[in-house]
Amino acid sequence: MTLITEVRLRRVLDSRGNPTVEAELRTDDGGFGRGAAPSGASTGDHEAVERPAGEAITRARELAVPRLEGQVYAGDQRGVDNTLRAADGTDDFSEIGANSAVAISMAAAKAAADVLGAPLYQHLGGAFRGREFPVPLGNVVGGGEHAADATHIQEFLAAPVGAPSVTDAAFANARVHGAVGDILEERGVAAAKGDEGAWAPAVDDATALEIVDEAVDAVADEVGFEIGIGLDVAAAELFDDGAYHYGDETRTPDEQVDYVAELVDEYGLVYVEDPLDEDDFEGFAELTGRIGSETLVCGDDLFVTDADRIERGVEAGAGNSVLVKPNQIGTLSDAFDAIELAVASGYDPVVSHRSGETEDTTIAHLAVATDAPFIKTGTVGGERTAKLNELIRIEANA
Ligand code: 2PG
Ligand code: MG
Repeated sequence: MTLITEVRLRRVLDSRGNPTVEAELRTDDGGFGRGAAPSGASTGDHEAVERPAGEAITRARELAVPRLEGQVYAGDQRGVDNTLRAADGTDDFSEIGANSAVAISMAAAKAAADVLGAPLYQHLGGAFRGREFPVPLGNVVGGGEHAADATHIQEFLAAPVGAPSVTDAAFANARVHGAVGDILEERGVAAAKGDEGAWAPAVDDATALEIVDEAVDAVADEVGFEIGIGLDVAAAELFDDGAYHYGDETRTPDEQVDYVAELVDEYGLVYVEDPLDEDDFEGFAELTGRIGSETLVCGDDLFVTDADRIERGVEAGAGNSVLVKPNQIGTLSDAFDAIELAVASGYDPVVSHRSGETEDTTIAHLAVATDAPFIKTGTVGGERTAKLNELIRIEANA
């Protein structure tokens, strides 16, 4: 049952129009699964390695596919993922590419769920999980590496923490996105959209926060539940030569801690991701000491979904939340383990999309399967709504 009989790999388009790896996997009992790798723009230095799609496919066909076909069961997710690691032979998937690895890993999970006739989240979570739904964090304004000539802070997120359901939350985020568009228009600020569908106006970070605050307040009044604000500073992208560079303005690491703490105070931020450089465990710890009781301090480039780095962070008291991106570590098993470790350590996991995405909905199922409290997956745009609509469907059918 679920013996893998065929793994096919091909290049497909991601949301930026770049080639990415898609895997299709079949089993001896008629199971079929398809997975496609996302791709980051503000990638962490310590992430698993994404190879150009064509190269990743060639290497995976040579090294991994022969070890899977006829030998491993799709229902044995750890068996699949261990085989991918053994076939690759490196610590960071630099041989077959984390993009090939994660596409195959997700395709296997879906093929196994297909054989069971169960939704993916039920297969991944087993009988006792999948009762809680994550709060979707929705990027409504953004800049950084995701849009030229926009804000320095990468993401301004709506965080509908008071929403009674994931469906209400997803629609509230879309309304905040719409309200931001209206405010920009009223102010006469032209704005295109960045890679994740967020507005990308040429305004400074303070103005962006003010606009998002206004939009969030208006929508919270309409919908009647609390909507907070979050940020992904993506500070590693601003950090150079020992300081944080916001255009002409520069902040020392100490000033950066003060700055973020002040923003949390002023706007009651409920979530701050990557407020400091990706190797600054001490800075994260200091900031967490100051604001960690009132807000989530999440490590993305800091932890890169890697158990060793999460353990190091826990020991240091760095952050209180872990961003989880399966392609950052290369397999679903590793992503699952990162979530388990985060929860066991008292850290909130936040399952996340990448700036380059496809229609793949695996992260929606992973978040539900693990009872993750949050998911970050954008607000509008087909590759973003693919995940949100999947959450809405799961909620409707649960
Ligand atoms: C991030 C992500 C997703 P990227 O920094 O959290 O929003 O961006 O995929 O470019 O790393
Ligand atoms: Mg991030």
